[in-house]
Amino acid sequence: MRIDGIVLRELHLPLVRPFETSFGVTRNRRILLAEIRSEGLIGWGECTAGERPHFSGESTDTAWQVIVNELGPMLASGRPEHGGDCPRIFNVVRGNPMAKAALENAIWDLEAQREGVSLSQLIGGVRDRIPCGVSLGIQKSIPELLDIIERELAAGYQRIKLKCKPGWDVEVFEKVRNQWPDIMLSCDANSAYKLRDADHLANFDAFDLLMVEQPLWHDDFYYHSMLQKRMNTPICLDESIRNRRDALAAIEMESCKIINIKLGRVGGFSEAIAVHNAAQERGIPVWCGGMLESGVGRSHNIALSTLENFRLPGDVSASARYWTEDIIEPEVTVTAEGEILVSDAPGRGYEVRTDLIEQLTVRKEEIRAFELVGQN
Ligand code: OSB
Ligand code: MG
Repeated sequence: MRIDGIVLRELHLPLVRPFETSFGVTRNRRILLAEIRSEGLIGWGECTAGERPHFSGESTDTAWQVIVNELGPMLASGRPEHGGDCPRIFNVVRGNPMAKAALENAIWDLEAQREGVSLSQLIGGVRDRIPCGVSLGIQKSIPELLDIIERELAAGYQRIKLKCKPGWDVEVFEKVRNQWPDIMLSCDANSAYKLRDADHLANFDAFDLLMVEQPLWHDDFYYHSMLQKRMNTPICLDESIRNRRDALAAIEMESCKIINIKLGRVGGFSEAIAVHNAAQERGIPVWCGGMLESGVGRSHNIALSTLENFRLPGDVSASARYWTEDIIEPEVTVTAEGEILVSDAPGRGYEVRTDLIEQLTVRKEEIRAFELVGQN
């Protein structure tokens, strides 16, 4: 396909409520959107990098720089025919998966539109609805958390994930389990613990958690495998899994029993599908993580979640949990059964609200194709 133009935008979107993890609090999102024009069609991608390089080494600013100076020009001269061509085109740039994913996912969107199929159909999805869970940030107090859980369960969500850290863990799990002995409950430490906390972490086993997500270092498999031998609760890896090889290593080493797949963290649909397949072939279930996405990234997450081995509820939930107004139409909603119904319209299945996007844009860079190609 001919790339006629790439427009990069930064939007400022305040979250409905602050989101606190073991590495910090997010109040306002700086959303980076890539709009790719090709032969009369427009594809959209979202860069899921954080405002600061705390979840991974990327941030909104590093991704902006890499897309404008490196990836954008490469894509325009690389003439991709399929989303699956992007990893090869971007190959000489090391790392920067979230920057790459923003462009690659927009190409997958374009490819789906060109073929007249939904993104889910294009990637071989098998579900017309996906099961949803929620990820709940660290709160000021346990009673406040219990109120939020009550509300999310009433809304239908099938699984509650609690962000945790030393000082916000077993006591919290105990209170939650006392009130709801049977709900699907999990936790996510975002690397808040050390191996010397293994005895403490083994106490998590008392609460029948579906999993504990990324308890140890963000770049580790070895110590997670040591830890998994010392606790029954399945370990799920998020930050550590950057690609298919990582997934194979982690599974081989028994560092985890479950894998969280995030499109941005692994660099886009190609690698996400590769991780999914590697896990499926080895009997390891996966689920779709979230990065507080706007509707654009959320629509990609929904399509990804329709693959067969996405066997557990993901962190993909309703637009209204994050934004007073989302930038897509319709907004993402969840049924009383805690499911998102997957659109079968061509591409992402949701319209973008271009007027609202323009209004929220604080930075924009538009580069025409001949300039992009000229740079290479
Ligand atoms: O570890 O899953 C994570 C948000 C930002 C950074 C890391 C994570 C998260 C979430 C939020 O858990 C999931 C969501 O989008 O609701
Ligand atoms: Mg996580």
